[in-house]
Amino acid sequence: MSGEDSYYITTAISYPNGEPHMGHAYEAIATDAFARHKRLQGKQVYFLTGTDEHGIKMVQTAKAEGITPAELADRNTPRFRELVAAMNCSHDDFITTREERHWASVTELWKRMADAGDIYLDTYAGWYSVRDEAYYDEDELTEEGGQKLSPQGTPVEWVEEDSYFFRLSAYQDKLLSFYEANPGFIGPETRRNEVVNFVKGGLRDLSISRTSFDWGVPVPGDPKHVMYVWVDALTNYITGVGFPDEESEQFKRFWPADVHIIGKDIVRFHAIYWPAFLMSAGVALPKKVFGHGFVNNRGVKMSKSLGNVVNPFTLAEEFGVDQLRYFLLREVPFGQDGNYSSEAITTRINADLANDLGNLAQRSLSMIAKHCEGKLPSATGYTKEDEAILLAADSLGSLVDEAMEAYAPHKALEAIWSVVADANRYFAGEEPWAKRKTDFERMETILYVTAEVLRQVAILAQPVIPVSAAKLLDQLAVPEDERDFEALGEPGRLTPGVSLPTPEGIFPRYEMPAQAE
Ligand code: ME8
Repeated sequence: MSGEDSYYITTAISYPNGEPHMGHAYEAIATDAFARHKRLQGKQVYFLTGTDEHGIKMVQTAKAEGITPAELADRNTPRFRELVAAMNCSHDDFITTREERHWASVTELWKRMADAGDIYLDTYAGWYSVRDEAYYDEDELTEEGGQKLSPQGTPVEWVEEDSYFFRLSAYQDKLLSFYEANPGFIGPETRRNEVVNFVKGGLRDLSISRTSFDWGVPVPGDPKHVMYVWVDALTNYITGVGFPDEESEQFKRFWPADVHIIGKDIVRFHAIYWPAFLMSAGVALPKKVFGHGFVNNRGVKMSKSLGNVVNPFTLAEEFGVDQLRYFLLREVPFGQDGNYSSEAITTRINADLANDLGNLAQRSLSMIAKHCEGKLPSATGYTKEDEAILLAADSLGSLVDEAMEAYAPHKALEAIWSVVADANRYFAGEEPWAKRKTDFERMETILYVTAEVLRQVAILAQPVIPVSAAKLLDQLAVPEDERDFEALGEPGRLTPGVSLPTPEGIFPRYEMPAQAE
């Protein structure tokens, strides 16, 4: 079992059959925020991301472009590496399913499922969606202009092939008991209900090999079959921590994973197939699968044909990486769908970051620079207003932990920014600039208290806006080793008398260029 002090978190592995898009950026950013949060809590975190290089989608895109699937993967996987770097993700590993370690892992998983009697050879005939890489039941389909469509709206075609099958039907009751015994396994609640209802409706055995192409991991003992891409892809999560070496330090420490962060469209694969494969192979099950929502453009799904796809690299360059991270995690209730628009991100940047947090920091720190010889002043006796705002800041840590524990980064940020708003009211109400002339000590106390609130806000905001939070902590002269959550509240109080660097603006206002929409 993985240890109490360790935490293993993963994103889905993306198909590198095209350029990375906003959905990929969103998932990476959210996962990164959870990973950073756990590290600041003092956990030993392992954060895995990567690409899913096999499967028919890769084969077909490559064909359309007149290149091999390997060339397509060689071209695009580096773009996904660039994406996670550009989003400032703190992943510990980036896996691709062509790696040798992964082949060894997935081959072993297959053998174990076969040894358990769960794999047999038969013929498969059914409605298959190339886009979803999944077969669908007749009664799940709709029809439009003579074309049958999957529940996702993708075209399906009738396919017949020799195929190995996984005895998924044998896992229906086991899965239902597992969901019941582990009510937190699938999040959010709506996704859990969908999965439970689907499984209650009965499970058919699953076709898990293909003979129509050879791009994939060969089936052990029958190499004219390649493994179904989802058997291959899901296994990345155990490969990433050393499987099949279950005695390795890494595997013992990190498996089972604490959470797989994925999009809502692939919850079924993660919450039904994956636990069934693992049960069959005798490997422990992950603790949680969380399906986030989709990021749309002003309520419309982003798609190349609509020409409304926003490029995450361009956005990060235009608005700033922290700004994009903040916007996505603050604006979209995690688990629900959300929208991108240039107006919405501009408003968030200017209202929350530049005005509320940025101005408060700038105003208080420049007063310290100007009137306190750049040294953090001391507090002399707290009023009830001082005590109230300090208490609000001191209480934030547990609110943020609770929200992050509930996979609600938007609520964590809401709580933090509500204290920022309180601090602004406090600062405006206490009028330190007026006190400078009438009661200098009082001014010093107000500035100290404000700085102390800023310190805790910055510490807690690090998972979402790591670079800006670090700048703010630098300006408050908070030592590097006093920036984790242990330093929250009383234990990390700022030390009066410490010299602060010259304050600089942290969050510039965003001015929309005139020609922008
Ligand atoms: O599904 N908004 O890869 P993928 C938010 N290889 N998230 C989105 C999104 C959007 N508009 N579009 C996609 C795959 N995603 C498989 C996963 S895991 C063992 C194999 C999410 O490149 C999507 O839900 O199509 C998924 O979690 C991730 O991006 C990668 O999608």
